[in-house]
Amino acid sequence: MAVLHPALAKGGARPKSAGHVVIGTIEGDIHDIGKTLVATMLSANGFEITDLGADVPVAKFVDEAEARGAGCIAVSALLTTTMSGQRRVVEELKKRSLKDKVRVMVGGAPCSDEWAREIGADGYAGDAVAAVSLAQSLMGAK
Ligand code: B12
Repeated sequence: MAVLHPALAKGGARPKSAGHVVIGTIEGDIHDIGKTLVATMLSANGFEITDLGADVPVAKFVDEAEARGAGCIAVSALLTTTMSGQRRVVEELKKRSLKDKVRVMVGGAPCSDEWAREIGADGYAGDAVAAVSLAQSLMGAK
């Protein structure tokens, strides 16, 4: 992705920032290939990205979003045993009264629209291209 990113970024005139997204793979989960693809595609489409990497504690997502004034948290989970962490991110935002300010999008193989609705996330996307459209609609960039 380090090689591809500069080429993707040459895609033409885009707004300075479509919004700030904090992204990572949830704690207990080291799968990061899909998360990194999503981060790269968001970045190539004008989003500012803070990529926290993999195995990221629930509170860290919210701490970083709060500190950076991010409009969206994107949480990846590839394991059925770790996807419950996505729910805890939503709960942590509610606990800190940030749920109305920060959108949450979820993704990864075991996730679905239904899962996103069940945990109170704002949306689910099945691949990196769909993640860009979702982020644009959640953050009013389109
Ligand atoms: C590669 C891989 C690994 C690599 C990960 C390397 C890395 N740096 O990521 C390694 C070998 C390390 C690994 C380890 C393990 N793995 Co693994 N792994 C996979 C595999 C084969 C592919 C995942 C992948 O990278 N796909 C390619 C990317 C591009 O696709 P993606 O991740 O789905 O991402 C796309 C979308 O989902 C979406 N997306 C992803 N994240 C997000 C986030 C947001 C916000 C949005 C909107 C969208 C989005 O967009 C992406 C781009 O299109 C899957 C099988 C599979 N077919 O998914 C198993 C799989 C996920 N692994 C599995 C398991 C069990 C493990 C281990 C527990 C094995 C073990 N016993 O040690 C460990 C995990 C340890 C841990 N604590 O995390 C199981 C999970 C089963 C389950 N029901 O939970 C799977 C499904 C394999 C299987 N069939 O059993 N694994």
